[in-house]
Amino acid sequence: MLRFSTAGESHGEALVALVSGLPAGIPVDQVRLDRELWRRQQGYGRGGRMRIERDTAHILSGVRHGKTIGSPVAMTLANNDWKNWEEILPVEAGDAEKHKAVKSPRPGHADLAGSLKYDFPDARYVLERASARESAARVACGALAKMLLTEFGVGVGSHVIRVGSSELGRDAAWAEIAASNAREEILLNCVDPEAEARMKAEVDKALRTGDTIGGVFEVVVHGLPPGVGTHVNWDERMDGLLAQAVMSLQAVKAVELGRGVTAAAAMGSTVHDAISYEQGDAEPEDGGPKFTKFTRETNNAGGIEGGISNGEDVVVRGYLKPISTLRRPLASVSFEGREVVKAAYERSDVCVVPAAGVAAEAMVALTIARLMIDKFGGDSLGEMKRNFEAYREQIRRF
Ligand code: EPS
Repeated sequence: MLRFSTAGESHGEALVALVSGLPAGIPVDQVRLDRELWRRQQGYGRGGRMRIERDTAHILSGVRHGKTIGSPVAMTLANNDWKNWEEILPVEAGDAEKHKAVKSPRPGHADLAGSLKYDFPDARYVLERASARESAARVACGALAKMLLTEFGVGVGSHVIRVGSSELGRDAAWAEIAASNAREEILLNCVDPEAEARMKAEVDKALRTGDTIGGVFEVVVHGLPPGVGTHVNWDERMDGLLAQAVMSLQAVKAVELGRGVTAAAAMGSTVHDAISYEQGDAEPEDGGPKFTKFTRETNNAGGIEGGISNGEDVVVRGYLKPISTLRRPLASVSFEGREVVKAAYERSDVCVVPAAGVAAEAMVALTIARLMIDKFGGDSLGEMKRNFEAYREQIRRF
C-alpha cells in the first residue's frame, strides 16, 4: 500500500517527508520535484516567509541511479528561516529569555484548542506544526505520486475558480489548466485573465484593510481509466478518500466532488450524466464486436460514480477559509492573567488559494496513486504496467 507521512515544525531545521509503497523503476525527476515545490510558494498575496524560502527536496533514500528502488523514499526540505529561529526554538532547553512564547491565541488557528489539549502554556508548540508550511512536505510526496501517474498517462492539475466573491464562472478545459500550471509567473492561477484581475482586486482589498481572503480551487485528474476505487467498502471509495485527503489540508473547510453542491438543489434529470458511446472503426482480429468507448456530454459527477472512477476527469474542489492570522487581529484572551488582548501577529499570508490548490494536487495525486497501486499492483513499474495494459484490453473488449 502507498503510504506517506511528514514531520517538522514550520520554523524548525527542516521538514521531513517519507513515502513508502512506490513500485521500483519510477523515473525520478529532481527538476520536476522542485518545480512542484516552487509552484506551492507562488501566488499573489503570499507573506514574507516566501521571500526567505527556496524550497527544494533532498532525497536521502529509496532512489538510485534516477529511479525508485521499491524501498521507502525519505526526503528533507531545509527551512532557510531556521537560522533566525535556532535560539528561539531550540531542540535542547536553550535560553528561556530568547524563546518567543505565543500567549494570545489566534481565533481560527489551532492555537487555543491545541494548547488546551496538550497542556501547553505557549501556543508556539501548536502553531509550529499546524502551520501550512507542512504542506511543502506533502507536495514533495505528491510529486513522486505524480511521476508514477505520468507513466500511466494520468495528469493532475489545479486552478483557482474563486477568490472572495470573484469567480471564474465557467468550466475550464484540461488544456487550459495544464497551460496555467506550466506558467513561469503565477498570479492567482486562474485560467481567465479577466477573472484573474478581478480576483487580484479582492486580494488588494484585503491587503489594504489588514484582512485576509479565502476562495475555491479545483483539482482535475485527467486520463484516469474507469474502474479505479471501489463501491464495495466504505473506506475504499475514491470519493471518500479524496474528500478526506483534501479536507486535511490547512484552511480547507469544505470539499466538493463534481457539482456536488449545486446538485443538492437540482432535479435528478439535470444532474446525472447521460451515457452514450462511440464505436471504434477497426475490426478486432478475433472477429468479435468493435471496441466501444462510453462517453458523456456532461461531467456533473466529477468523474466518480459509486466511489469508482468512470473514465471522465475527476474534479475535486476545495473551499478555503481566509487565513486566520490577521494583521488587524481579532479579540483574544491571554493565557496569563486572562486579560482581553489582541490575538498574536508576527507575519502572514493574505491569500493562499493557488498554493492550497498545489498542495491539494499532491493530496489527490497520492490518493489516486494509492488506488492505482491497489488495483494494478506490482513491485516494479513494469509489472504494474503489464497489469494496467491487460485491464485496458479488458475494457476495450467489454
Ligand atoms: C507557510 C509558512 C508560514 C506562513 C503560512 C504558510 O510561514 P511563517 O509562519 O514563518 O510566516 O507563511 O502559514 C500559514 C498559513 C499558517 O496558517 O500558519 C508556508 O510555507 O506555506
